[in-house]
Amino acid sequence: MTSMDRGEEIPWFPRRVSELDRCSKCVTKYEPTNDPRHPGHGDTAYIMRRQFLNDQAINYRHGDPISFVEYTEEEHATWTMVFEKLKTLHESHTCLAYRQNLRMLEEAGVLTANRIPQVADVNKYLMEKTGFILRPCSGLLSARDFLASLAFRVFQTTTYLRHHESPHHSPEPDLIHELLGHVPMFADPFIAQMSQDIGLMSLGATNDQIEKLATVYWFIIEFGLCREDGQLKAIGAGLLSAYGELMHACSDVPDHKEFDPQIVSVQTYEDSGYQPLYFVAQSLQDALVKLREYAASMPRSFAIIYDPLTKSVQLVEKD
Ligand code: HBI
Ligand code: FE
Repeated sequence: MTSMDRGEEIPWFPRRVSELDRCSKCVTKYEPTNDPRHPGHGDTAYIMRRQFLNDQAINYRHGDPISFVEYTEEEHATWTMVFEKLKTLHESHTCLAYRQNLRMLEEAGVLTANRIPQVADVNKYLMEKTGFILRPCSGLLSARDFLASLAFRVFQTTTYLRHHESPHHSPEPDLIHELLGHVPMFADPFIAQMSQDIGLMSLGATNDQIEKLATVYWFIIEFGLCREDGQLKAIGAGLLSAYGELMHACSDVPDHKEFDPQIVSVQTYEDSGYQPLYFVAQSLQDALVKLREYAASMPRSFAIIYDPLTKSVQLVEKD
């Protein structure tokens, strides 16, 4: 008997990478147009610039070449300021995988402090490393849509920048966070695999499972730490791209617990200030092993098989 026969509805999910065109629903949170907490609130020029970039992203379809974005001198200046300041913490506060991959990206001329990189160039680089690609999106997506894209090694990326008056903090994802936080980590095979595994688990999942997976993603891919030579180091993109929280996370102010996806999946989190609690992995490899154990324990009436050659998935009903 299949799950269909039992009358269980499996929510729609993309079966091939091109169907991610249907996974770009944004949720509204911290919009500069109507939220006084947003640093760009009331700045018409910023709001229009952001709208222009978001419109371009909304019209993007799988397979389109990624259009060249002419960033303004003000935007380049914001990028440079953030990059230079974060650099001062790289040796002491970031994991080895981040430092190595960032150095390689710099040496390849893909991520440099003086100019904002083009997403097309980043894709060319990542494609050769782990096969991950970025596709433009217009803001915060629903967790279901966002996680589904990871199943196909696609990362939905914003293209606008944070407001220039608040360069070291952004209440939402922006291009600086995506490029300085996520891109060097997606060049790492363990982070790439963990992200894809979370994505594959999310396909056809229940709302409750999506919430758990989004929470695991949050605490490892966005705010995860690991220990190297007895010292706390950042692996999460939300820390790697935020000077203040990077220092806070590695200090003894917040709580630190060992990374265990079962516990992590039901932990509540902070999305408007520093986290009071971080999870610490023994290593990236160990985090992947634990994540896979967790995946195997998730109840599901079907299995998903991913074919990397066609970038498509097959659903296999269990009886
Ligand atoms: N959307 N564009 C974008 N970027 C994110 O990092 C993101 C998202 N939607 C949901 C989300 N993150 C969180 O729910 C994760 O924990 C999955
Ligand atoms: Fe992020």
